[in-house]
Amino acid sequence: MKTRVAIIGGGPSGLLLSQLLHLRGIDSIVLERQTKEHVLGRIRAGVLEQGLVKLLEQAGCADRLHAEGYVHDGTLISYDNSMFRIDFTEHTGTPVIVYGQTEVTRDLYAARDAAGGHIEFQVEDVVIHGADTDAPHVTYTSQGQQHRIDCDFIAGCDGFHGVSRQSIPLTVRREYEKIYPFGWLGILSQTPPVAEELIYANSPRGFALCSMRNENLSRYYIQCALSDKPEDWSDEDFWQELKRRIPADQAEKLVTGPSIEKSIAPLRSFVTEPMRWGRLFLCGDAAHIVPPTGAKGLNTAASDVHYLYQGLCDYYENDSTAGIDSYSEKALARIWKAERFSWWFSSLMHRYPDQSEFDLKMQLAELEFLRTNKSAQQAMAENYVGLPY
Ligand code: RFL
Ligand code: PHB
Repeated sequence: MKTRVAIIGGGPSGLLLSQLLHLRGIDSIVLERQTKEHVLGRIRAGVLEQGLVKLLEQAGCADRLHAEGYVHDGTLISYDNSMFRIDFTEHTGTPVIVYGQTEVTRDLYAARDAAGGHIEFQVEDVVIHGADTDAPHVTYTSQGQQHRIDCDFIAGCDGFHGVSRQSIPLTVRREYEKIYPFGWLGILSQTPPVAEELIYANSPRGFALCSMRNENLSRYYIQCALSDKPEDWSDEDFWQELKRRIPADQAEKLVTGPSIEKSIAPLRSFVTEPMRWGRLFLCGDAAHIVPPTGAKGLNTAASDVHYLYQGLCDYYENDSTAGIDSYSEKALARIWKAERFSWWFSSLMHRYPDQSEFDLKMQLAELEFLRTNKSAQQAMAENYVGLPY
């Protein structure tokens, strides 16, 4: 087989890139390790920046998002049994949209299917060959048969555990990582959200987040020990613990119900440099991970796709390598700022096992500063709604 861009990974990054390229007449083949049902079964991100919304519009995949997504003009932050609000629209003129990654992915699959896009599911043993030559190719196995795709470029959109990043030699690749000493236990429940906006809660018992998908679908998280397993937590225990971590007036009106999903995610900050090796380009979680506190994971994946898409269009339409040559530098400049924000917001909101009394006072002072200082709120709002591409 032959294609211009071989895309490894059929998550949001790979699908969005494939759809955008298609609309510019640039063909691609997407290789996905799982089934479509498996990919659509993952409950992940919920908050979309304007930049991602614009890309989805460009991709012709934003109709349902505009009809069913929720515009959030601000967010609530609680600590010490009190709560304050940061108004995104007042500070930046821009809201965020609450619309699940699952739905974004569903919309992207629908668009690829409607356009007759080529996606191979349940592929195994994907290997990248000759990424540092002018004639790269990818091999993989499907239903016991080996296949080969010759291509101009390879987009590594295969997430943190994929093969793309590992294909870059260690003499070239440099990795930066921070592992946080806790995880997030998340549940999805068919109950109305406790508040109209998200609540990020700092409590002596640990962090909690009240989020949502729609009027009758809530997503809640609590900070938990890394050794915890989802089955250690009954629904009853989860709700009780959540109630203890949010302001009393919110806990009182919290509607509880059976969980329809329960999982634990570890928290990690991770960046690999460079994001390009020859004709291989890394996008999204394949190149970087943020702790979910700032809702930046899917959104940073989107900015990578934007830069790579622009670079590839420049290459095919204008015969220029300027865009692909500056891809890694441009993408990383934005990524490191999102890494900083997610790390800062995580540090502000969680309880750390080794926190001293002094550290706790610093956290409190920082929260007080954010509550009362317009400039601090402005900086928070600018980062939360997403820095410009
Ligand atoms: P994905 O989504 O991991 O997709 C990669 C795809 O590649 C496939 N794959 C392979 N395919 C072929 N061959 C191989 N060898 C392969 N290895 C892997 C995988 O099956 C998969 O389908 O990466 P992508 O596309 O870069 O997208 C990144 C986002 O999924 C991720 O950043 C976000 O979900 C992170 N995230 C959030 N981001 C936000 O912007 N806002 C949020 O509110 C938010 N909340 C979250 C989150 C992530 C979470 N978890 C569980 C990690 C909340 C949680 C709980
Ligand atoms: C979510 O709704 O899953 C969500 C929202 C905000 C975050 C992280 C996750 O910061």
